Amino acid sequence: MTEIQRTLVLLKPDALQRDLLGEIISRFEKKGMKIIGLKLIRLTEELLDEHYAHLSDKPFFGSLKQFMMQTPVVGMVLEGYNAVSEVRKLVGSTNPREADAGTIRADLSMNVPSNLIHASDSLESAAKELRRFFKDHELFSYKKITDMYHIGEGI
Ligand code: DAT
Ligand code: MG
Repeated sequence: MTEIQRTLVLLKPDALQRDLLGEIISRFEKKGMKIIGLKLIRLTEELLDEHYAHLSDKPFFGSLKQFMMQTPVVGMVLEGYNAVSEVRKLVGSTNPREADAGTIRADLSMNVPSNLIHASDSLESAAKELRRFFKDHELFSYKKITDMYHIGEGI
């Protein structure tokens, strides 16, 4: 099914430290994803316990949380056709050394947890994660000239 969706992206501390924020944001822009929310977020242990709850029994859980708190992260909400799966496709597999060439993780990173990006993995988690990191008034609806190409009926 094709539908307009919203998804949550975090640019992790390694993206900030390595000066890759612009490059990564640019890839989403070039794809045609609309940025409808964007801010720096200082993650807390409480937020990370919730966000990474599915990993709480892993041996790397503590170091993952420490890594995510090294610097602020960039939080983004992206909107577009099938945004959840399209963004995951651009991001690539969790392990950058197994990710397909051309994906952001394969092209720009080498390791976990420093794989640059978090992106929601399903429509359900996108809805939860949007609420976790953004208030309603921090999300914006607006028209762009390029809407006719990216979300128009096509020719
Ligand atoms: P993804 O970020 O692709 O959705 P995930 O939700 O399974 O992957 O894991 C969240 C993050 O945890 C991942 O981006 C990097 C880190 N991570 C995953 N597996 C790891 C491992 N074996 N060692 C260290 N960090 C790991
Ligand atoms: Mg995940």
